[in-house]
Amino acid sequence: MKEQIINKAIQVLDNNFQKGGFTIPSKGLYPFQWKWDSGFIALGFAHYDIDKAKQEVETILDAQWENGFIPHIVFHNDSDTYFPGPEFHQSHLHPLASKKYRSTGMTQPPVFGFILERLYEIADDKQDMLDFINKQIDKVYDNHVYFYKNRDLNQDGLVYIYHNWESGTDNSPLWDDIWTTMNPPEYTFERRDTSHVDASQRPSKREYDHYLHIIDIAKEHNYDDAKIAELSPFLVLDPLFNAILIRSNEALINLYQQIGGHQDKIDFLKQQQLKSISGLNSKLFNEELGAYVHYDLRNDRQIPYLCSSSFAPLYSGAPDADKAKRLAETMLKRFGDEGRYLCASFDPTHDRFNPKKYWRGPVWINMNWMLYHGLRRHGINDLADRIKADSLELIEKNGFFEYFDSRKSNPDSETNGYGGNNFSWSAALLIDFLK
Ligand code: 2M8
Repeated sequence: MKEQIINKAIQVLDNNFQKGGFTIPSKGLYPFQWKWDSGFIALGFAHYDIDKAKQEVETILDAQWENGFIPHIVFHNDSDTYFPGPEFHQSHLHPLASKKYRSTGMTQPPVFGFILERLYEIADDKQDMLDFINKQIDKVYDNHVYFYKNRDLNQDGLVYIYHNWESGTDNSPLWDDIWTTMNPPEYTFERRDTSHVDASQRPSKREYDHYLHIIDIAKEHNYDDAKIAELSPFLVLDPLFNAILIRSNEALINLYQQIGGHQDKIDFLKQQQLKSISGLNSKLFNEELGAYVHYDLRNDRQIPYLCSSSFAPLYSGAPDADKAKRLAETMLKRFGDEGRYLCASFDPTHDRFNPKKYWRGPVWINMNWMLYHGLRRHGINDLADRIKADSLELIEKNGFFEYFDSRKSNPDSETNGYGGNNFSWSAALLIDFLK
């Protein structure tokens, strides 16, 4: 049984692997290389084809800009099955953009610190992997320096995102209140995602108008960070993004210590780490809700909703034992009734929850993977094991879907699997869960 499902996962990954040495998240729907997908995908490969794992990391890091920025999509190839593509994003507008690859001018969560660390744990030939890490690690470090230098607006260790696509949790209800502060033009364009996936499971046309408009504002200023910070209507501190940065700082420190030398980099990371942890706990923890929340910098207020990102700091080690316990209690109380799989991407008790619509409610395997490791880190093993078991059951029963309905008995559909099928990170992380 275990071998069978692992073999299926391997098939999914191998079919999505492309000649250029990178892996698409899902055929048709996502035909390029995405930043955080690529990290999770590398972990799946590492268990059975270490060369592909290395290539995956190399190809994404090769698209780094001269200022350390790593884009969220790298357009290695042409494809007309996705919108918006390279012609819309126009990364060349930024003077320090990669000359080699076209990309977007926005980023995604900085997963590569902990990805390199996990690759080291998985690899049989530790010296060979350490040599590989030694060649790549400065790029990841430079990416962290980029964030602290350009995106830590208040010098409190918390870095902002300027677009909902940077969060990875694209159409979350978290952003609804921000959309009401904007009035973007009605764009004319042909949606491609809804030709692959039922429209009821994707963002609305009006939501896309908002997404495109923020990019247009950034483009008007050649993707200049300072201008974006001044003008973007979307400017948010995300507990998921910052928790991942903190977890990756920690991994980089460990790896540099393992490699030897690099004291200046270790010192910088340690210093930032303290600030980031304290910023996260003081600015993003919401006592009333008992979890971390997002912060809208443009309107200077917390965004007081619970979602799976609210628990992501568990993975970073930022919460102390008391806070970790609180987080687990909140998760159980609001997301964990017996009739549900963990962990819905948005608060199932809230009226904005939608069990089928993308990041407005469904369960995502990459979030579950981080929550599993976060809960384990704090010794909250029962809940961790439930998350892992739920993830495996969802995939075994439904297939390698992009996201899943959290309701165990689902009145709306025969399957709990939605979005793209043969989805790479669902396959990769199943392998990592089972090996
Ligand atoms: C989804 O996002 C892209 C835009 O980046 C899209 O909807 O077109 C998100 O789930 C994101 O987190 C993910 O990285 C990407 C590719 O899987 O798809």
